[in-house]
Amino acid sequence: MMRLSRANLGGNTWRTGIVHLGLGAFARAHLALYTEDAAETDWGILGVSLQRPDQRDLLAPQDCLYTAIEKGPAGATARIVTCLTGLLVAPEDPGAVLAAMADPATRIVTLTITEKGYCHDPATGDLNLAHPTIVHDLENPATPRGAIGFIVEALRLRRQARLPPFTVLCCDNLPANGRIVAKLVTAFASHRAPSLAAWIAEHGRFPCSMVDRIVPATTPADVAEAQALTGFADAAPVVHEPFRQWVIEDDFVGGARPHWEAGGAQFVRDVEPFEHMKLRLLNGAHSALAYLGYLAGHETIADAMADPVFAQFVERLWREEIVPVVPPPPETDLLAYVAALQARFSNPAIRHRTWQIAMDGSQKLPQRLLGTLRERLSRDLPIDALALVIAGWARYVGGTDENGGTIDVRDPMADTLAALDLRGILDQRRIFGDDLSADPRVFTTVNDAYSGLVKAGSKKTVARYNASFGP
Ligand code: CS2
Repeated sequence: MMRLSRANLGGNTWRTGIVHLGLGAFARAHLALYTEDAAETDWGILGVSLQRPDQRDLLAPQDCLYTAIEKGPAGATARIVTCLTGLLVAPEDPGAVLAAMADPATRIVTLTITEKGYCHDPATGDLNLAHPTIVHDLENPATPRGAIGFIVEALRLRRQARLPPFTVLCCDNLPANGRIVAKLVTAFASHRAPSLAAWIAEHGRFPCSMVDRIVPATTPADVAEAQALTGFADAAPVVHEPFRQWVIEDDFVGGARPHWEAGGAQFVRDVEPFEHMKLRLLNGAHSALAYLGYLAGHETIADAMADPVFAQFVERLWREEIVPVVPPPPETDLLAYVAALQARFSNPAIRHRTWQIAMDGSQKLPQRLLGTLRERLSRDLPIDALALVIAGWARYVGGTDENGGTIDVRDPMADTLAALDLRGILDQRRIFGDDLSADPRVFTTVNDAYSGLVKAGSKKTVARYNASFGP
């Protein structure tokens, strides 16, 4: 068995051009592979973990090399990824992170910090000034904890050094993600110095992007498989499906960016239709299978898809309630997109846990399901499938499963939600906004579904919904 090291492997020497905040499995299986394929060695990625040292502890001893295992129904293939130039753990040395971000060679800062990392109000996209991370970072600007605080302080340092700003490229599943980050960064900066906010507004660039690849958490079995596939021992491989997609607004500071199109990325003028399609069809259905599937005892998305009741439900959710209100992006056939999703979700080699996807629902529901819900309500169309999913989420965050066992609910609002009844949950304006909280059609329909879930359980309630369409 060989150790994974640059000396053993040879190959390219990369220099940092990108600082990535929130380096996790997704970015290592998506951004890093597009960057590797572009093969421009002055665009190497310096990873930053904002919280825990785990990734650094695993990757540093192997020179930040790792295996990407692609798993399709037909089998697995592996490649070694070389484009990571290092890994910093922000809480250990925030100054080192700021220095890297302010370095003239850094021209892009990419982000995968998950929905809750933005410290915003998910219903409106506004900065949450009461969020402890924001409060801390405004009080201690030179030693920030959160991504927004790091970005603003690093931009201030660049302005002071008369450098251009870096481009901020958000790779999280938020709608109009670049515009949300621009708004949060300028709002935060305006609380530090109005002139800094004005400089950012004038010179900063925050392209929107739609990212897509299914990347489940790495398991011990994957570690063994990486070694079997490559002959190298790797403590931190990533596993991903064959499919990948990246649609990016071509708006970078000074036009400086890697040629990610070499790996198939699409640069377009308007990302929004791609984002809507992906968030509402893929992520919306993922969350549906996560809550209702978890309650019915399904461990993974593929397990839920193998259960005809859930496969049929998700098909109906797509065809009846989502597709009719999602405008297709240019040259895209939404029914073909749905058929591809069915195959991707059913990929038996990807064990993507429903519990993992169920996390942080309070931050995910608005862009995944509630936009579609609003659209249907505005056209007076039925909302039964969407309501059943929302009821499934409400049942899930109650914290007790169908056998009376405890659900390990991970959500920044978990304590609040667990203490509320359905009316109280739907009154959470941070999630539902004033309009949906006040709409009697939402409460009535979700409440019906919720009673069904409580009385008959998820599988029976979902089957009953399916049957309401006839055979
Ligand atoms: C998933 C996403 O964990 C989740 O909430 O829905 O991570 C999903 O797998 C990706 O967005 C696919 O691109």
